[in-house]
Amino acid sequence: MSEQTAFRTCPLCEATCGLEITVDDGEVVKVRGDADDVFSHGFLCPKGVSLKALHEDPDRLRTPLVRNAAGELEPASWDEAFAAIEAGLLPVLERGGRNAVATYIGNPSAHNLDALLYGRVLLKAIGSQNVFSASTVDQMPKQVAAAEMFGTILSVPIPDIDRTDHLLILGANPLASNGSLLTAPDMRGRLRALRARGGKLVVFDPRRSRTAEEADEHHFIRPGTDAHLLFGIVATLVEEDLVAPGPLAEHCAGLDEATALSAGFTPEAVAPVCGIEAGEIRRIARELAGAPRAAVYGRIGTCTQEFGTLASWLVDVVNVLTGNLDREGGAMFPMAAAGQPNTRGEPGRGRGVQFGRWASRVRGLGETFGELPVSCLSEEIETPGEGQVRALITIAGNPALSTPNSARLGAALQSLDFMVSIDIYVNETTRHADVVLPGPSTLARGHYDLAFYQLSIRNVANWSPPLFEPEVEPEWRTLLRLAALVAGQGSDADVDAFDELIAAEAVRRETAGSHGPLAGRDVAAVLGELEPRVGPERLLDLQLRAGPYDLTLADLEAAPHGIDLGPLQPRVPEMLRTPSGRIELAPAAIVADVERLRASLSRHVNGQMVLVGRRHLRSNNSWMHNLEPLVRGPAACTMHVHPEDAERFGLIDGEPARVTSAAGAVDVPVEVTDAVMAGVVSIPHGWGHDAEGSRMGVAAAHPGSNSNLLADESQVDPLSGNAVLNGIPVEVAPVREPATA
Ligand SMILES: Nc1nc2c(c(=O)[nH]1)N[C@H]1C(S)=C(S)[C@@H](COP(=O)(O)OP(=O)(O)OC[C@H]3O[C@@H](n4cnc5c(=O)[nH]c(N)nc54)[C@H](O)[C@@H]3O)O[C@H]1N2
Ligand SMILES: Nc1nc2c(c(=O)[nH]1)N[C@H]1C(S)=C(S)[C@@H](COP(=O)(O)OP(=O)(O)OC[C@H]3O[C@@H](n4cnc5c(=O)[nH]c(N)nc54)[C@H](O)[C@@H]3O)O[C@H]1N2
Ligand code: SF4
Ligand SMILES: [Mo]
Repeated sequence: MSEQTAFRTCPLCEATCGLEITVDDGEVVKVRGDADDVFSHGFLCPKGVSLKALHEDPDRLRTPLVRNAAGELEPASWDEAFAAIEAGLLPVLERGGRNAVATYIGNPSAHNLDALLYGRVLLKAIGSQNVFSASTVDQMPKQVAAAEMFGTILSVPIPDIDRTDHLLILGANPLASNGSLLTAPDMRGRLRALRARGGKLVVFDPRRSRTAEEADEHHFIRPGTDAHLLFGIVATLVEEDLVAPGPLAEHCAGLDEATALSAGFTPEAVAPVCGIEAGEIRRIARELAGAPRAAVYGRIGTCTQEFGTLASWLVDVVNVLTGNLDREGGAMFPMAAAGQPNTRGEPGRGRGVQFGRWASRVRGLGETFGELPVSCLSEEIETPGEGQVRALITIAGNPALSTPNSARLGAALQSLDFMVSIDIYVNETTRHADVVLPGPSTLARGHYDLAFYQLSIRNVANWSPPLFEPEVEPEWRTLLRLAALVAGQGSDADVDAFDELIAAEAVRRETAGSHGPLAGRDVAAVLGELEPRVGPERLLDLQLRAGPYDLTLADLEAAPHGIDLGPLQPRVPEMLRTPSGRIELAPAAIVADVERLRASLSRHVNGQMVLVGRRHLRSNNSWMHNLEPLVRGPAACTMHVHPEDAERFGLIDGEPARVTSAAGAVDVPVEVTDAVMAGVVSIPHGWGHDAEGSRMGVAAAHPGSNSNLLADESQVDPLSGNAVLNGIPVEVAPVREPATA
């Protein structure tokens, strides 16, 4: 028997489950949960099992594709593909300058060490201000709020689920999503344990989600009104003298200013806006303040909305005011083994983050963390003038389905002079590319969750070595080769020599500072210790050595089930990187935006329907619909509508409805259910796989409808530039004649 067992971390979502993969003669036989994984203890979801189907998917690309004279994407060698890129991309740079080349980085890049460590090399080589990513259709508001309050991009407080007595969830459905900005395998088990130990779970969601069904209390909340509700809670804490930050007070700036801003947001004032009774808001605030240990947690429903940054900020203001920030069972700061900005440099203070160092050319929306809002991408491609985007590089992204006003973006992509995609499929986005460069199977590369261990409910480190030889070029080599090309070094630069330079520079950075275990060390000596590793493994080994636990990659290699570094510990003030060395509770930009929220108090709803999204356990944004085991069964892409609204608009269960917004229209089957509140309809995103030129056979047989045809690219949260994907005003009606797309 040649059967072997390997242990790996699942790269598909943020939960970081351990997998036990049986392999026989180069074939994946079985995928199970790793019972000995230090974090997941055997838990896995149906997507983890589908890694076998993903690895074997015949539609997954195994060779570069280049568009031929007839306009078809056809297989090509790597040298041919890079020659085509040189011929197509360099003239755009020459004609239009650096800003003429835009980049879009998609979600799987955050789960991919190659992209995390080498994507930035490509961005630097291009030097364009037109950098876009899935972050501005996702968590950017939380990152902006966290950076303002605590000083770095990922200093996001994480609810200490395993030790809390009271968890208040807004706009998240971890039972379907498996958690986000909350790395925790088996959320159902953890939430059940919370309740079994006498704790309380409260959920605010316009839908009675699977998570809401597990809760002690579920409150329907009108989309986009979480900031109002949270201010109502703050106002109650103030009015009833329940503000009690405890020992944290001495590390806070702006506490009085933040609480004073709640004036006017009394429970009575916000109740009609949120659709939640004032008395309930007061009771919820009292219970939160009275719980021995409590945490408030908000996720995508609180981010991808009109008041995303305000809601994200208020979540942590409430955590501070109730004395729950940075204490066991509250909202705490992880300390990851590698790569975490808030463990680098001088402890306790830093430079903070500057926003708006440049602005988008057409709409003037500000940069955040070096990128521009993806809602601006279409207009930057369409609008002539200096700095017009004429070429695009996508890396593991499907903006044609995942970003607002897909119809407009689709046409804009088609109008580009040149487009390159690094991707594993020809899909709705990459079908527009002139060259598609595949990445290897996820099982054929090393994996370490550099990003998600910074957002984890426990400190954990787990390395997965590659299970197979890569069938195609590893992505880090592709990224470096592209970087060298745009840097003017030709289409076949020496990637290994480039990587040596990058490693040396990374070591120099670590040894140059006055803090950290490598500070003051000799560069050559450290480089020697990293030998013979190259590529992402070398950079990861370096980051582990520079990290807070005295670990090396060899230590992780010796621990195939992971290393448990223990529960979260209080980290204030050491983790702060604000210039003041304090938690900034009233950052100027956020304070200024409160007026916009105040103005919305008097807005009338007038029977207008609004659209929200939802996630399904067997799905993953737009890209796992080509796997038969995940898409079989009843169609997942339906519109949930409350029975009263169904009656009001003449909608019939199982029949198609037409949904129309300021941006466009889609037809989608109706599912009548009282799990969605009246006045709200819900359609999942990531569907609409009927585009001509896509090469995903299974997905095309289960196309669904693209809800982002309805999202309006002109609507963004002003502080973060994040798209408004929840609370979109729509009209709904039965379909009487076929749609004209
Ligand atoms: N209406 C609405 N829209 C939304 C959301 C919503 O809730 N509602 N959610 C938003 C959120 S949170 C996100 S994160 C975005 C996601 O937005 P995107 O990241 O743009 O979209 P994905 O669907 O994740 O597409 C991932 C792409 O990566 C490719 N891919 C997968 N694995 C690999 C790999 O290993 N290497 C490479 N090179 N490519 C790979 C896939 O083929 C696919 O093309 O969507 C957003 N859009
Ligand atoms: N199975 C599966 N898992 C995934 C993904 C997937 O597509 N499928 N995507 C992954 C990604 S990229 C991300 S970012 C995470 C997201 O993870 P989560 O944030 O947990 O995302 P959802 O499951 O969409 O839950 C969001 C909830 O917010 C509610 N909501 C909508 N608008 C509002 C509002 O205005 N206020 C409030 N309070 N609630 C609102 C929705 O009804 C929904 O139940 O999931 C990740 N995991
Ligand atoms: S929960 Fe996430 S990490 Fe765990 S098996 Fe499912 S997709 Fe993979
Ligand atoms: Mo996301």
